[in-house]
Amino acid sequence: AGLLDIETEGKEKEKIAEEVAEKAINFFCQQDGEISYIKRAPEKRQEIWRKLGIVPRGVDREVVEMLHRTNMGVDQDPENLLRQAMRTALADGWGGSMIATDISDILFGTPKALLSEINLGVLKDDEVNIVVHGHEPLLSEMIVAAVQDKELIEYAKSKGAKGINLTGICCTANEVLMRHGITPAGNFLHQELAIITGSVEAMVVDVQCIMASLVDVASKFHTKLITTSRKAKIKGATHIEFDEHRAIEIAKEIVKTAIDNYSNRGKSKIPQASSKLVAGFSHEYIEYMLGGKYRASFRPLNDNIINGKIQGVVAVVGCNNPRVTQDYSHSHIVKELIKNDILVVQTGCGAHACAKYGLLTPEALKDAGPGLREVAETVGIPPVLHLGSCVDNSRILTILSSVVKEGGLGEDISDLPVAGIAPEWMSEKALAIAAYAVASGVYVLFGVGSPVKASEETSKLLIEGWENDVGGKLEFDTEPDSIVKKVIDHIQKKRKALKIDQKKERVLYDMEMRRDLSV
Ligand code: XCC
Repeated sequence: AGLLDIETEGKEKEKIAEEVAEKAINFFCQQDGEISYIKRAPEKRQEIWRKLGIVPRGVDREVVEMLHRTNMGVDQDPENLLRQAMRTALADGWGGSMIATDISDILFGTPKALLSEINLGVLKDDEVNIVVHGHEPLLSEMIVAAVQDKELIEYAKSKGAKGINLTGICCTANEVLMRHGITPAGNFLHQELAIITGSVEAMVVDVQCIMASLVDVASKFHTKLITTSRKAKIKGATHIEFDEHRAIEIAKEIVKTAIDNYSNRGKSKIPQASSKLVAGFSHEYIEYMLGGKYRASFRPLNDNIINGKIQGVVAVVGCNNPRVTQDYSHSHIVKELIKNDILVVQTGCGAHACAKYGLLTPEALKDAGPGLREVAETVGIPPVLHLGSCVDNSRILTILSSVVKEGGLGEDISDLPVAGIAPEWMSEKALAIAAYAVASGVYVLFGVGSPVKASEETSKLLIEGWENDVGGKLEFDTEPDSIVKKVIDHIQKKRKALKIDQKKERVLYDMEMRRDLSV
């Protein structure tokens, strides 16, 4: 609640919840003015947005206006249209996503570092396997509670299973991983694969990134595909609608449905593949790791960027895409970055991709550059930090603002030696995330291919036009090695502009030199 500028002391919990809810409603419904969270951005950034007229008024307002402008015969100037695209995207990053992360943290707890395991090998041969998949943490949090219910565990045993095993796919997996260490079965391209192991009693889905093919795939096995959102039904699936007023009751009903399906399991084959990972890096926890309980701050990060041990920070985020080899670009790019002393932060399916390769563990530091290794070993963090689900990209915005505020690295996000990459992007949402990162001053590179490559003018606007306007740019590049090179060059360019590109010789001061200093 502190994050929402609400005085918590002495107030009833219910009252706080009411105030938070009211603030969230305003965020979405406000028609004029500015959404309040933009005040979290550096002053200079806010001024750029005001000058361009792209400060979001309210989330719904910007989305509705965008839909109107793209209707036939309305906004026909690509530059003007792309500015509204930035405004709408800012309403996502500094609005909807940011408040969603805050409220999830308030309701379910701010993530802290924890150890878990990932890949299809986390499915169990002798237990009832339930896979939660999608994006919303509400129902999945309740399912986490339901699978620990003694009566339901006994019920599973009565059906011949040794227990109930909860796993996840995509960002619902990330939500329950970050807060409870629930083991993810994998990312976007693992959703069908989990079912064809023949070991999944129920796949419980809510919204976004649910493949339309799941009903067909599940029909070849015993798996029950359960849809839970009023907004997202799939023909042929079992629909058990989530109602937050009966949250635990519904979660228990879903778990019971899965248990009842255990006896229908036929032959199953679970690949013996899994890797350890460390997750749970909220920005609050990173600050705590850097400075301890009493001096929590980003100062040590800034200092080590300034002294060059860490050259920069890059977010490698986003989806899998069936057009490219699953996880290859993510893992290849991340390995190259950490080798070059670049700290990597991840969210979404990108984090799963690299976790499968063991990159989210302190052991991966053996392949990191000497500077990054020294700092990460001292602090006790892996070279790649898992920040959460796609909605938690807002945590990256908060970190960037905090780093600017901490001082020594310029006055705006666009001054920082940072970049964003989505090497295997697929969802439209990834483009919205790219647009708010660019509007915040970040150089963003996307793999796979450009949806606007047919228009030279639009492609140019995303690079040169946006760079002129906001200092960030969006580029598409299908070659992972070329992406790495461009990002490293960009980081060096920013370091040079900050005059931190030259390694300073370490001078040991003798008494005379110290005396001179004090004159
Ligand atoms: Fe993964 Fe978030 Fe992409 Fe979907 S969009 S494929 S990162 S689950 Ni969020």
